[in-house]
Amino acid sequence: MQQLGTLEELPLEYREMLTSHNLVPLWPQMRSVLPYNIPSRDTTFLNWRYENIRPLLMRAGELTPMEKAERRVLILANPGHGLENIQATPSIYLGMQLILPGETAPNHRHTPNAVRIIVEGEGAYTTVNDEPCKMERGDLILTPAGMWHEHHHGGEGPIVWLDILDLPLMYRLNSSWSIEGENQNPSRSRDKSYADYSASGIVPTLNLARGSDNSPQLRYPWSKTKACLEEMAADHDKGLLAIAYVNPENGQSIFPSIGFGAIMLRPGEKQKLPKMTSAKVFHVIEGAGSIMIEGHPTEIDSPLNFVERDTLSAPGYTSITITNMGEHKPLFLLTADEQPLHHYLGIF
Ligand code: GTQ
Repeated sequence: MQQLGTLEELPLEYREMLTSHNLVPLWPQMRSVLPYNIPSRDTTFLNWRYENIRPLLMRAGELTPMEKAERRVLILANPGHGLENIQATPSIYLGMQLILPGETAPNHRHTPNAVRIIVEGEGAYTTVNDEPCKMERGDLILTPAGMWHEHHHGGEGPIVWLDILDLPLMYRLNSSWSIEGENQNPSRSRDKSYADYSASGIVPTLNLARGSDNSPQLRYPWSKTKACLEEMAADHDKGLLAIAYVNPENGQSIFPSIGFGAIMLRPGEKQKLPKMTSAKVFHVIEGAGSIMIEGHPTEIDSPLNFVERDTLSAPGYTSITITNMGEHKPLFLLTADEQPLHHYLGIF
């Protein structure tokens, strides 16, 4: 590899002249912005254990009332990207949100796309453009870019969910902003979009003039996903059991930025995931296991163990192997990654 010139080799007076004209020489940083053979990957391979998050989140419930928080969230920040940059991966933001009984997180809408994965508790719902979406363990609730949303908890005990947003991407595009609104007053108790798309392969033809690539279905219940994976398992003795969450109108990813999926591992099973260019996030819905990555310079040799409700991140351009430690129980994981964006950019 050709050794390139450094900044220090250039005369100080020349460097100062460049700076004063807002110019920067490329060659001193050529190898860091265009590394040979493999990109640099900042995403640290790590597990945000729920047993560590939960007590701190509950304390936030005591320390900060809803009026002082608007959204009572602890951000799962990846140290590889710098904690202050609120990135779990280059374009994925993760936050653990707490709502206490009787509280409402007020209505607003914003440019980032968001998905909630319910972690703990029941009796809450998110109202999305006047549509109340019930929140049950493992459900995916979508609040696509620009749609009004507020969260209300009418049940008992705390409710906690994982927020997954393309906020880092929107922020760096200088396109992240929000608007406050009066709280919504839904007239129905059913979520219509789920009812409309409750049968796979069948879509409503009521009124479908849409200007967005985002999915019109706003709630994807875990019970359906789990049943689907179990049906697949009954027919396939081996191979990776995995599904993707898609827009039922076009079969594409539910958001253009972040792709969502679910994986099932049979009892005791070990599976290598298909290699991807994008970083990946995992949230454990049921079961316990371990995860290992290969192909990263700061590779952690020992696998990370995880249990139910843990959330993990892994860098892209790695080979990921997951083991189900349950000898009798299947393991279920939800996944999020930047695969749709990589496809769009032609780099997948
Ligand atoms: O619930 O609307 O974690 O607007 C970050 C920003 C949650 C939300 C977050 C948000 C929300």
